[in-house]
Amino acid sequence: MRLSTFILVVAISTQAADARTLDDVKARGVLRCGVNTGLAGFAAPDDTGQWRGIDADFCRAVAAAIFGSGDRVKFVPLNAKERFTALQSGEVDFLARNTTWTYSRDTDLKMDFAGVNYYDGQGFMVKKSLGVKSAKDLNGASVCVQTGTTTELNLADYFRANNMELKSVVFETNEQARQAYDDGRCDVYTTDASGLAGERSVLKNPDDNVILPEIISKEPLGPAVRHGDNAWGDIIRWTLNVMIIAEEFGITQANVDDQKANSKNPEVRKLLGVEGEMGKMMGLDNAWAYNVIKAVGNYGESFERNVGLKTPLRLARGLNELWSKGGLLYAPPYR
Ligand SMILES: N[C@@H](CCC(=O)N[C@@H](CS)C(=O)NCC(=O)O)C(=O)O
Repeated sequence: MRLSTFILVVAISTQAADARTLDDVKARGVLRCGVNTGLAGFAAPDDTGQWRGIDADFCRAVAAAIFGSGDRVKFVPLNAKERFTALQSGEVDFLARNTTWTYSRDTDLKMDFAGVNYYDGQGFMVKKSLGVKSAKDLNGASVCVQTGTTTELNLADYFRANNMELKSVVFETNEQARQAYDDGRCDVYTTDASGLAGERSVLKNPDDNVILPEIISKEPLGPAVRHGDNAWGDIIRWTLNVMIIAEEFGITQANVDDQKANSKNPEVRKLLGVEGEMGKMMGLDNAWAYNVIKAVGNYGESFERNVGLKTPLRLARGLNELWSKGGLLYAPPYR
């Protein structure tokens, strides 16, 4: 065998070896989804032990795409530092864990981001009693922060760029960082703004704390898979797209059966598996997208249920609104 042929054969067989995630998941009968250890609105167990949040919903959506049931998920809680090794080692099939899409994670850490399920940015929370009104007034402040995050890196950059002295107090887990802040060991607590909203709601006295106006970074949070299995990445990417497309078409968990039975719109009929062989193209049932919507609803429903204005997080749609309503959510066509 010529060397070039040998290299090609090795390359193809390595790819084949990697490109098995869907088969593995189907054979196992359960999806292993890497989630937060407990972040309100994103992924956290409720009083009955059920995982709740937009990331937890997304795990269920992918399970429904594959198995037709959103229940076939094993939630694997991971802290910030553990998450990348857990993905690379195959302990989880993908991450749905408020993870920021960055250049170095995409390239050096060999992850593929399947899209963005929450456009976020980093903010600061301080005790009201400090009387601080702006992040620019934080010179010399002590800041509780979690290691293994973009948060830690942005924090150092922001203080340096503004010639401010930083005393960062670094923790392995978020629980520790929040607790330390709540116990008064730091003046400031910093994380993604959505996380601040969730964390503030569980402090001893939420109203004694204010979130400062500055957003110091871009944190596009999204589901991520390992390099090397494009077919698997497609399933994750299109599950997210389907949730967005369903919202564009006004298809909800409550009306999906009616739409399936009565819609005359060709794209909706394809989406819900009434026409065409769309699911087969990804090795799934033709009703896969119907199953996703039936299990968790459209993107907007998941947003409102978990982080929206009627939840303790009280977040407005903002950037996470559909493109047609002034936001950034835009899914390619389902055809
Ligand atoms: N989006 C940032 C931060 C993500 C992150 O891990 N944030 C912390 C603070 S809210 C967290 O979720 N910690 C929970 C944990 O590690 O269990 C990143 O991807 O690095």
